[in-house]
Amino acid sequence: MHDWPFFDEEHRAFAAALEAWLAKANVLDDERKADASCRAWVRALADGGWLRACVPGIYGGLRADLDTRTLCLARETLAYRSALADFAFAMQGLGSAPIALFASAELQRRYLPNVVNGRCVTAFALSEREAGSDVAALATRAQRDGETYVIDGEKAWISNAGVADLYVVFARTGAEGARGLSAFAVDAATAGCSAGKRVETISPHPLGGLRFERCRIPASQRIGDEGDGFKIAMGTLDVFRSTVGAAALGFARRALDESVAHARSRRLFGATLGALQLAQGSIAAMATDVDASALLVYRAAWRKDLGAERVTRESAMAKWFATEAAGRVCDRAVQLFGARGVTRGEIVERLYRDVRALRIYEGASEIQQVVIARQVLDVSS
Ligand code: COS
Repeated sequence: MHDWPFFDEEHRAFAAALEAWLAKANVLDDERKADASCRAWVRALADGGWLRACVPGIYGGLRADLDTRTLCLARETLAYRSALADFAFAMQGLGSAPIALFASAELQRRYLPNVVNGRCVTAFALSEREAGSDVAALATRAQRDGETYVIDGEKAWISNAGVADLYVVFARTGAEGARGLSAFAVDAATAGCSAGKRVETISPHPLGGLRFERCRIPASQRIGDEGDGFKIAMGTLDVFRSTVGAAALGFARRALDESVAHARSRRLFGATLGALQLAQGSIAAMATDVDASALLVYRAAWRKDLGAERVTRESAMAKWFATEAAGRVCDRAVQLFGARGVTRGEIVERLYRDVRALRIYEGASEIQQVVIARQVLDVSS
C-alpha cells in the first residue's frame, strides 16, 4: 500500500521507521493499567520523536504544517500494534490541533513544544451528557468578566480526563446554537477545574467527566474569536475523523493478518482452514474492506494536505466506511478463530473490543451519514 501515489518518500520512510521502532519498543501496554500505560506511551512516543507529527515545524514538528497523511500513517501503524499506543498518540494530536490550527502564536508557543516533548498531555473537551451528537446544544458556559472568562459546567466522556495537563474546552459565550460557542485552552491545574466520574469501557483507556466550577482563566486563553468554537471543533474533526478511519484500518489490517496466518496453519477436515471456500469468502471480504478503507482514508488525507479548504465529505466517508468495515473485519476474524476468538488474551478478541468505540466517538456513524448527505445534497454547512 505504501507505494500508492498518495505518499511521498518522507511518508514511506516515516511509516517504515515507526514500524521498526515499534517492533523493538518496550513500553508498558496493559489495559488493566490503562492510565499508566498511556503515560508510558506518551513518554516513549515523545522520546522516539513520533509526536513531532502532531505539531507544525516551527514548534518542533516534522513538516511546516500539520500533515494529515503522516497522522494517519502513525495511527494506522500504532493501532496495528496497540490500542493504547494509538490512543496516546491520537490524543496528543486531537487535543492540541485546535491550538495548532486556530490559536494565537502566543498560545502555540506556550503549549506546542511541550506537546511534542510529552510534558503536556492534552484532551479535547467537547461532549456533554446532553450534547454528544448535537454539539451546538452544549451548555457549559464561559462568562466574560473583564480580562478573564469564568467557566461553569460539566463535560462527559472526555478521553484523558484526569490525566491531561491541558483541556481544550468548548463553552457557550453567546446565544443558543452553533454561533454562540467559543474554544479555550484550560490548564488542568486551574482552580475550579476537576476530573469527574471515571468511565470504564470495553476497551479501557482514560475516560471520564470534567467539572468546571467558577473556573477563571485569562481571556488570552481563548482560541480564535468569540463565536468561532463550533467551526474550530468541526475544522479539527475534519482532520481527525480521517485519522480515526486510519486507526480502524490498523486494527482491521491486524485482524486480517492474524486471520490469514490462522487460515494457513489451522487444519480441519484433512486440509487447512484456508482451503474451505466459506473461509475464503470471509478472507476475501476482509481484504476488500481493508483496501477500500485505506483508499478512502488516504484520499481524504491527501486532499487535505494538497490544500483543500474543506474535506468534510471525504473525512466523514473515510471515518464512516473504515470504522464500520473494521467492525465487520474483526467480527469475521473472531468467527474464523472459533472458540479461540472469544478467549481473553487472544489478539482478535482484543481487536473486536478495540474497534467498537470508533463507530461512536468523533461523530457516530449516523452523524457521518448526515454530514455526507448534506454535502452531497448541498443543503447545509
Ligand atoms: N468546517 C467548518 N465549518 C463548518 C463545518 C466544518 N466541517 N461543519 C459545519 N460548519 C459550519 C456551517 O457552515 C455553519 O456555519 P454558518 O453558521 O456560518 O452557516 C455552522 O458551522 C453550523 O453548521 P450546521 O448548521 O451544520 O450545524 P449543526 O448543529 O446542524 O451540526 C452536525 C450538525 C451533526 C454536523 C454536528 O453537530 C456534528 O458533527 N456532530 C457530531 C459531533 C461529534 O463529533 N461529537 C463527538 C465529540 S468529539 S469525541
